[in-house]
Amino acid sequence: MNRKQKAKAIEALDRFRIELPSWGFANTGTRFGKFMQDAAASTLEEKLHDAGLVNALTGACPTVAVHVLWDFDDPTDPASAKTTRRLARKHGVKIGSINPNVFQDQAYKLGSFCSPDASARQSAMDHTLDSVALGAAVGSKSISMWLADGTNYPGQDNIRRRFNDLKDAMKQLHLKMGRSWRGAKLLIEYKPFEPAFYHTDIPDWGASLLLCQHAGPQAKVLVDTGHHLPGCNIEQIVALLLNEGRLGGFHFNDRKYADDDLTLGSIDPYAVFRIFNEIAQFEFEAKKAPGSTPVDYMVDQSHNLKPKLEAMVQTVCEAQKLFVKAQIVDREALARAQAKGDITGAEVLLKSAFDTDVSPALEAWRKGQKLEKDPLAALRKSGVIKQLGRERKKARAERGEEGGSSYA
Ligand code: PSV
Ligand code: MN
Ligand code: MN
Repeated sequence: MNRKQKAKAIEALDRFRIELPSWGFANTGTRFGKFMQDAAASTLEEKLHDAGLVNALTGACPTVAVHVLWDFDDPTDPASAKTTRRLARKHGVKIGSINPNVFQDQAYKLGSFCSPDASARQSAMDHTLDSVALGAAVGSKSISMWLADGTNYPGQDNIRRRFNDLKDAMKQLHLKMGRSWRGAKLLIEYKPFEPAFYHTDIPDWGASLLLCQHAGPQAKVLVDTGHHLPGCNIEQIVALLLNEGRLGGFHFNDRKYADDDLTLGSIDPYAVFRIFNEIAQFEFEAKKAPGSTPVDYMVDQSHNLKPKLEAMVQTVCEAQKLFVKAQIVDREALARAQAKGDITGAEVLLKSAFDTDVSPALEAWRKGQKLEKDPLAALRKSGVIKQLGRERKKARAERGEEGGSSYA
């Protein structure tokens, strides 16, 4: 990379932040089984500790998304917000996006906000409003709504009735958030399949966008990269949402077949580059001050086999690398090529940025931040995963919890 590219890359790294998910540090599995890791985090404090460690190694992830039901014993307890803030501070991080859980309770068998049962819809709203109060109290800036709502068979329920109830609920939520949690974003995630098998109530970005437009200006679409049918052009979705001012953020992960939650860039790094490229292109055209694009980058991965800390550090480093590659595309030359209809020339400009070895910039930036040159290698060499495994195995045994087989 040349000097100009290196300077641009370092400036980009200064402003690149990516949020970690608390659930990415816990033992998770597939519906066929769970393979326990001794070093996996069980409590919120352990999850915040691990996120703090990843942040200390990479310098790029100061916030942690939380899942209300999985992380808090009683989210309505005002004391818990204080404790959470303090714990996060202790580990050098802050609480990021709040994820209500309106999919596990038995009440939600037929859906949450879309259920034909008014009391289930009310439970979903009550829990979400408790999550809003928690979010405001812990100093979070957004709430992420993902619903498992849908039906398994044609004719099971009225698709339009369900969506209309959901529209009303999101509007009401937006209104209430405006009163009690000023400036916070209402992020609405979509997913075409799973757990519902016939129809999902928010299947795609179009449905999310409709909900956001109906709800109000603080409602934005959340793009989870694993939530698309094969072959979908995600970067085009990103470009159009940016155009409408409705791109709220990402849940990053990679996939081969479905919502696989694999490490970012492990299957198709060029696809991630193309997403960052659309954002960089938008920033370039909008002539926005660097960093002003209000897009939240978050990781949504759960590693059932890979050691969780390794996977997270690997993900953050990969995200930094691909973000930087998209930043060094020669945008003036690209505009000239596009205006001339020079298809090959334009494509080569993207490919050459993607092929550029950006490690000199990453290393220089890490040196400037007093970080290790290679965070993943440093983590693997440190023995910390083994040590956490020993400590946590013992602590679990003392609490009388399931120990689990070991990786580390
Ligand atoms: C659902 O597949 C999802 O992507 C949502 O974002 C949930 O909050 C998360 O996964 C839970 O793992
Ligand atoms: Mn997600
Ligand atoms: Mn998912």
